[in-house]
Amino acid sequence: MSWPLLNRRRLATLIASTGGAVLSGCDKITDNNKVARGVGTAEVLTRSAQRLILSPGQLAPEYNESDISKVFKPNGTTDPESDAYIALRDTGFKDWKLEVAGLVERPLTLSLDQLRALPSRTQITRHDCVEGWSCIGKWKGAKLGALLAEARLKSEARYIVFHCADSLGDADDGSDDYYESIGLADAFHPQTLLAYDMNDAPLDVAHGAPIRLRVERHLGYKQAKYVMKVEAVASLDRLHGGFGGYWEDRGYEWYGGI
Ligand SMILES: Nc1nc2c(c(=O)[nH]1)N[C@H]1C(S)=C(S)[C@@H](COP(=O)(O)O)O[C@H]1N2
Ligand SMILES: [Mo]
Repeated sequence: MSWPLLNRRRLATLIASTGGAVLSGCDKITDNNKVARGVGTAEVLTRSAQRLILSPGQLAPEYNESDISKVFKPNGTTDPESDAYIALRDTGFKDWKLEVAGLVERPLTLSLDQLRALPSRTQITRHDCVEGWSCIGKWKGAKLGALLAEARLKSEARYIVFHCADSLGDADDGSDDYYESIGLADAFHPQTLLAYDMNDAPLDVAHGAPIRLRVERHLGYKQAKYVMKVEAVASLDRLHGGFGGYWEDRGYEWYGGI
């Protein structure tokens, strides 16, 4: 079954914005649907909305090896053009370092080997792009929660921002640079990874080498590729356009839940 993402998301937002009072109503809809099996749409809608509100720790569906897409469509930037990135790419990312900064007690600078030494997770998940395609891939990466535990978030931290190496326009003032952000519940979610392997091989350039975010209960644009810096912040207001992401600054919804 496939349901229009926007409708699901709009309903979820609507229910979320009306608060807890409506939740008992949702349960009723679900119960009704168990009886009237034909009306599957509302049940899926309800489940999706409830997941957003009630179960911040719920896992996104995981798949089998046999489900992995033969071709995982690369999208957006597929080869960053900055001189700095090209230099790192051409030397196999041996000099690449991830910066962990902002509202943390212990700012970190990690090599790929150090990142690989952190607690990791492997998962086979489905990536859904708003353009209307999906692909299933296998990801292995450092758990973002483990990284943040090392860096020790300050109590004022509310969001984790991912600064990327690529830019989607010609601006030379950084205003076209790709970036993304998530809240703390998603940052510490067990499936949230800084992925360095895809389908059992080091992540390739088209899909975000050397690392990309996997935040599995969210749409494709949240899955930031070419992550260079992780920053803990109290507010998104002063970053780029102020909406928390490259596409969010251009009108997309910040949460981007599936
Ligand atoms: N840095 C960066 N991350 C990005 C993008 C991008 O252009 N630059 N595109 C986003 C979009 S819209 C999608 S659908 C996915 C595509 O990931 P893929 O190339 O692995 O399919 O990456 C997301 N992350
Ligand atoms: Mo996308």
